[in-house]
Amino acid sequence: MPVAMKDDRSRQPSTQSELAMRTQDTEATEQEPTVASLACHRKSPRPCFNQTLVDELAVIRQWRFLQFGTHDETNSIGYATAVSVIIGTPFLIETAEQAKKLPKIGEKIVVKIAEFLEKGYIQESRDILKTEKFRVLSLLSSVHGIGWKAANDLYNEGARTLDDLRELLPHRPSTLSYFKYLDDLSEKIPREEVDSIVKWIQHQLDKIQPGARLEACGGYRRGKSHSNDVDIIITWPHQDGLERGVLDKLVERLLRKRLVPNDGVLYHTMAGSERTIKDNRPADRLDALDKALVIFRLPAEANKRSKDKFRRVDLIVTRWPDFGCAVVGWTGSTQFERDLRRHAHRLNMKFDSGGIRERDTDRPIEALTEQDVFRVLQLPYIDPKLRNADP
Ligand code: OXD
Ligand code: MN
Ligand code: MN
Repeated sequence: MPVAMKDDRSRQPSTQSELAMRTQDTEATEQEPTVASLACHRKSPRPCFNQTLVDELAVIRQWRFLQFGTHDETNSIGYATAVSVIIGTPFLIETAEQAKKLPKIGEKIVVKIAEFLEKGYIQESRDILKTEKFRVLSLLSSVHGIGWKAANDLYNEGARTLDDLRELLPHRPSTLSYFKYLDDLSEKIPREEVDSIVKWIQHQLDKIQPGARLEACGGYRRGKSHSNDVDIIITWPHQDGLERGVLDKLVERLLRKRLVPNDGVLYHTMAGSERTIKDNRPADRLDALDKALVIFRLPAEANKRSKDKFRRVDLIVTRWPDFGCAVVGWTGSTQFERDLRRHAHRLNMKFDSGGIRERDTDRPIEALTEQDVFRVLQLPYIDPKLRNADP
């Protein structure tokens, strides 16, 4: 059967086994396996089969995000989706014809792939990397509180160097403090440092409410050697309610111990603790969980360097019954989550890190473990290391 015909995913699967078959289609026995159009239906390893091509396309993808933001379906999401399909393609792409048969790959990107196959690089990517605008927008949008639009405005106002930025930055406390620690915060965080930070947090939590389970999620859990920040999910196994109010106490303690500097709390919400047990909360609210985004001071003796290091840490507290959803939601990658939500929508459900719900009734569906989340969403389990659907 021609590859293109097999990928008729616009139609809802009528049975669970049909859905399972579709999700396994990357293992088809023909020469070129069919590639699923959603990241939650395929495996996304890092490095992937076409890593050099992905590295080239990643520059154009990033350039589009910097110019159009992360919500523009046509200009940025579409491109990111196409790149994620290439990440999930389980064979080396050797001809433009092969690329054309892949889902979500438009004509323009086929031209870029053909150029790569001929020359070993993509000229547009090389040109983008040389521009000052790419460098400045990348730097600006890494600062907490500066989105793509503000970054473009600052660029248009003439911001080029760190000194320009210092003058022009919006005088929001979180943005200013991020900027103050920028040198440290721009460094990628090695795995052993993530482990060390988790231990420090665990130790502080033990003084407040013993028995917590901490799970480092994000890129770390997906196997990345270096992460941008540390995402820690915190819960109390088998106990619903014990988590309430703990994050406030933890933040207060970290400040007191100077493990978070006075200007190091970038954002703090207690939305989870403030919910009522009965209503819980709608599944589509970003702040459904207690969350503190902080700048953590990793003491010199713990980072094997001569001085303290400041690292971005996200502390997320969840009820035990929502632990599975919180872990899946915070493990990412972004495209994997986007496609997981699309998939849930097709099943008439809503998924996010705060839970799974029926779309029509808003009724929560319990999914205690990560395996439960995949089961409820009728998906075969995908190992976190195979959820690297973004470059
Ligand atoms: C990271 C990630 O690098 O979560 O921080 O991917
Ligand atoms: Mn992260
Ligand atoms: Mn994070």
